[in-house]
Amino acid sequence: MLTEINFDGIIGPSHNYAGLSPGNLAATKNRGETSHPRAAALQGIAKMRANLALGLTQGILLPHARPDRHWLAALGTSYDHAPPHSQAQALSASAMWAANAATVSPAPDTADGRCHLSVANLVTMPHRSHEWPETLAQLRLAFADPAFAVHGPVPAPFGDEGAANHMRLAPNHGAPGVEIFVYGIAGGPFPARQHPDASAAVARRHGLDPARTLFVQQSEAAIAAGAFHNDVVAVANGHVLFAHEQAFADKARFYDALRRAMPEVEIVEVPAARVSLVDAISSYLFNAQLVTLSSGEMALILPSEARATPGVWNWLEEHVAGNGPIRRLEVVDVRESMANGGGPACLRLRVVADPATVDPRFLVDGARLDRIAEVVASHWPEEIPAGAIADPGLISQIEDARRALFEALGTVELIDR
Ligand code: SUG
Repeated sequence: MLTEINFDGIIGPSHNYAGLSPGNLAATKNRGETSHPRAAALQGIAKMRANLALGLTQGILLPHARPDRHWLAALGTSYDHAPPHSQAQALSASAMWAANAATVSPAPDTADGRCHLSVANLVTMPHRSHEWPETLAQLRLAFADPAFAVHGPVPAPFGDEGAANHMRLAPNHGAPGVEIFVYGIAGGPFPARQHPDASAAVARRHGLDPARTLFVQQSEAAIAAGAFHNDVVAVANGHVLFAHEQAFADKARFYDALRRAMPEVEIVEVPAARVSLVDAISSYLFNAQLVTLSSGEMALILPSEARATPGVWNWLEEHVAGNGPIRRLEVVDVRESMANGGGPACLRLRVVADPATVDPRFLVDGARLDRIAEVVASHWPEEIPAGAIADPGLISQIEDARRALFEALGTVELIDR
């Protein structure tokens, strides 16, 4: 049975605010603040528990080895000798944002009937460019079953940021769908991170049907306002596209093509007159998980910042009170991740698959989350002040914490590959 599984990145013990992503306004604003890795990881676990309570199937991806000593060695240095900016880039816990791990095309959409995953190269930001080898190792373990085809990264310089710039619409998860690849060309002062040639390469490699594959440009205004990924201004699920009015460069053409490819599509657009791009981005209204519950109803899993932004919450309450397709609002607290620009949807990678074909070490129930929470509570640093990243004691604690988690989960084979 094909089901949507949300794989959340466990927030790693090195989570800190180094402000490494220009164009990501939250990360830039919080640069130099003290982070709270333990609280951050527990917030992520609480979100997973809330998803389980909604009846959703939940998976995990694991924190990466940080600092990335292999990457520093390739740069001809080591953590102790590296300049501060390289230390910060090697230490970032950014692999937590699993929406950037890979692009996923479920089996009903592909020519060979397998679920295809392409690991994202993330080449635009130095601190993210070294995530893919470990992500690939985890994907190869989690999705080793022949039901899956796991691809390496698209070659540089074509930036690929994975599922954060990809949406899928389908009458139900197990039916053939329409896949939408959103790329950037210009972003005002900020980089466009998804190159159109990378999107095209992923679609070809996955064997998608060109008649059910759309390539859409993200609006320059959205990137310039801080929407460094499409999933900050749009999200899709089932037959519903939920998007900000200013998300796309040429929305009329996009909506026409989408309606031709999928006549039953329902487009829920939030007008700029009701919610400005600025409010949409600071509240992460669209970085919500839009999910189908077992009742068939759709729920939106939102960050608490969305409830705290009056224009956003008013729009949502009106939508739910009216006849809109989103029937239920669920609020989660992921404030530590949000402070680095990562909302509920950034933290998860959606994979439509039969859970029986996934390595069970990457699936969780309440008991496994209890075990993970115990390791986090006893090993994750309580806080990381800005100056602390040079402290060898902190670095040992971070490395020991990850090992303790991998021992608890039975994934030690991934350490010291
Ligand atoms: O790539 N933040 C991430 C946030 C990614 C959010 N993901 C999605 N929208 N899907 C980024 O900008 C900041 C980390 C730091 O500065 O240490 C960071 O990488």
